[in-house]
Amino acid sequence: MKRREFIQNAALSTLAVGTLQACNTAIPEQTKDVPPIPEADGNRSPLVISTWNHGLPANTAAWDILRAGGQALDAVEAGVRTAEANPEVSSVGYGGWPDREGQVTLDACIMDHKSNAGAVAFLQHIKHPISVARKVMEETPHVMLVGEGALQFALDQGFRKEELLTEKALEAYRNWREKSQYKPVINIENHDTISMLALDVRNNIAGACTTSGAAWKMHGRVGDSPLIGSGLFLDNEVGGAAATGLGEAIIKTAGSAMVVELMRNGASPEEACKEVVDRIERIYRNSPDREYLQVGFIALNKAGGYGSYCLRPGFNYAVQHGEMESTLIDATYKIS
Ligand code: SD4
Repeated sequence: MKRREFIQNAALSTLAVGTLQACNTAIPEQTKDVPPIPEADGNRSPLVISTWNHGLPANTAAWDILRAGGQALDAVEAGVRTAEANPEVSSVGYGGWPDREGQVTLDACIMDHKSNAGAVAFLQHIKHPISVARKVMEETPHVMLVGEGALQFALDQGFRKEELLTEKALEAYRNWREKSQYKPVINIENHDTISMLALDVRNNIAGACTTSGAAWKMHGRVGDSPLIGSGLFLDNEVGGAAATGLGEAIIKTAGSAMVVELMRNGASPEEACKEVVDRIERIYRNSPDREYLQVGFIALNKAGGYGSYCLRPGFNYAVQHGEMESTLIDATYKIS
């Protein structure tokens, strides 16, 4: 669908909202202060970008919302839920590989264009941590809930307790147990954390990030993915960034927040991602952990510019916008 058609669709959606407002005062909170849709101005909204090849179906789900003039926040939540629900994705949600105790523990965060944010970490038994994160954002005075408290909150909100460890993941765990060596595998089966950034027709940005974290991690370990500023960050005046890879390295550099700040200071999305990957590479240059270090960032700016950069080959990301069908792109990398 061409950009002109999006604008038309979006205009129709706005009309629909306007009609709703006229005849029904009980409209959802989110639609009350929707700014007017900008004229075609050369930017690329709507646009969605997400990590790894599971980003392709995730983008499709997000796109359905974006092209109808929906909000970036709804799009990113719906998008990453596809990876959370897919048992073949071994590092997100249902089917995610467990920790070294054999337990699946999940981390997720979400952020909207007003800098509202919600997160859960070390959450067990709930298939869609991203939706719990959104509930934390919208229904509590807090940003993050963890562990037992996050689970209790999810159950109170009506989420269902489920077994997330699939037969396949259990088999992988049993194989790992034979040696029990903890060594993160770079680019696990080309599936990893899903991070997604979207720009809607109102030129608002939202982001989401969800993962089962590093396989065979210590019980209780939390990575970058649920941490606003590390796994995900956005500033609606500038752009957004999100991460995948070794969470410890991303946390140490406040990775995603740093990418956004570099864009604020004039860097393109790819330049900003590269600068943070360079910093991480310097930090780990003499570390034994360098051998299994992989990090990658995706970023987009307000004009719909996007880019990515990673440390080693293997990381790819999916992009979709008005002039491009959903496409998988290999990220530029630093070292072969
Ligand atoms: C983490 N960045 O927990 C996430 C997930 C990941 O290899 O990339 N694991 O560190």
